[in-house]
Amino acid sequence: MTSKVHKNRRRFLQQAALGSVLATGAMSLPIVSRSESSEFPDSLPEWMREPGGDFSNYGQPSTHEQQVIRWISANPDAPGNGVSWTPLHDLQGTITPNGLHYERHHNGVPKIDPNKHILLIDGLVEQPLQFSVESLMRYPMESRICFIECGGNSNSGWRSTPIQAKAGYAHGLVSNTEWTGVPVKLLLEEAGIKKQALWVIAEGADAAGLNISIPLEKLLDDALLALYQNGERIRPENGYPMRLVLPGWEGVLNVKWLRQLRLVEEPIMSRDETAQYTELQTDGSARQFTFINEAKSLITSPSLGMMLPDSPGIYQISGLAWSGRGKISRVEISTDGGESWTDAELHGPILDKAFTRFSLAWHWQGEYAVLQSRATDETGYVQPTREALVSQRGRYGFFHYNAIVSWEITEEGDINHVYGL
Ligand SMILES: Nc1nc2c(c(=O)[nH]1)N[C@H]1C(S)=C(S)[C@@H](COP(=O)(O)O)O[C@H]1N2
Ligand SMILES: [Mo]
Repeated sequence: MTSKVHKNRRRFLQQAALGSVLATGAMSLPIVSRSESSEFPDSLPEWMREPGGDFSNYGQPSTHEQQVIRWISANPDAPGNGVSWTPLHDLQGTITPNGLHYERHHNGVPKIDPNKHILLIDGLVEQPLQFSVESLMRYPMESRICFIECGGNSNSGWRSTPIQAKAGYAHGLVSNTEWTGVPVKLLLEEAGIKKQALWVIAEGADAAGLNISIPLEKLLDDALLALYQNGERIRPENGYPMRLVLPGWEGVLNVKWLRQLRLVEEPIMSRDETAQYTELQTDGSARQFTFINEAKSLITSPSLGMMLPDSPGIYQISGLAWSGRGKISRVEISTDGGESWTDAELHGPILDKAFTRFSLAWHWQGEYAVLQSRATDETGYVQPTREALVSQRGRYGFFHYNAIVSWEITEEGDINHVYGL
């Protein structure tokens, strides 16, 4: 192992030099193997010999892309309870297509009639108010691109052996969307906030009647009552006709199918802030109200389930970074399991509490390698190694797993999930 590390370190310096050559475009090597002929292999492909197909009322991906799907992991003993994972490894850019947004349901997807759905704001307010969907459509709206991540995302990382799942199917309980809707602040202020109000109990209109306590301060800061998802009305699975969006705060607080906001003095101590989304610490106390998703990153390509066909060859290492505390300021990449690091290019626009795409050209010589990415956000927080996270949080860790992910590249070009070198 040691000799491999040293070999990697030497290679790393060569790669860094090559990386800068690639960035200027003045490259001497072909990026991938390709044909150098001036003739098409087939002068007139079959799809050019007859008129094309029909129009459609609502578009679907190409039939050649049918493997790009969410992976569903449902609980057979509790119908409607489960998750589906965004296939991050199959996507590029930063926006998650609506049909691939991850899902987490506690009791299925309610079939809500938007003409009958009501949002009630009550509790410690001057005047309780009810809003129909139609009335909300007349309020001023704002758009905001941000991620939503389940507090349980990546929690297989706490297991003692690394699971061999594709990147999105282990880390894809996170998606990034342009949400459009009414600032919650506007509606709360219209109802009139009483001085004693410090918390808000949000409740959903699903059979689970999911309810959760949110500090009033967050709702007055940047919370949206979202009605639109990437330009179209929110999908049923993601909260139709309306949901809360709390940028940077863990998934469960982003209540879907929102029906009530009750202003109160103290948190309600509901199931999802006591029995769930809390965790035992090494000192015997429990963490509660861990609202913020800390900085995290993940190499989506190359990643498990892919192969490196050419050796030697140039590969674009690419992935996603995000932080619930603000903007991503830096992503570093290691190809030698964390021995040495080089800065990746961050693709703009770099938005607050949103996915940032990063990439780095890598000239693979066919050696054993361990690829890692490490994110730093604008507060200076650096994504931890798995070792550091596990020693800090202890063996009862279950939520908020944000450690560095390692992909092992074998000399044959196969990719496995490992826990560091
Ligand atoms: N009403 C309601 N809201 C909910 C949930 C739910 O089951 N019911 N699940 C929560 C959890 S745990 C998460 S992670 C997110 C998932 O949102 P999504 O399904 O749109 O990705 O919604 C949250 N809001
Ligand atoms: Mo969640």
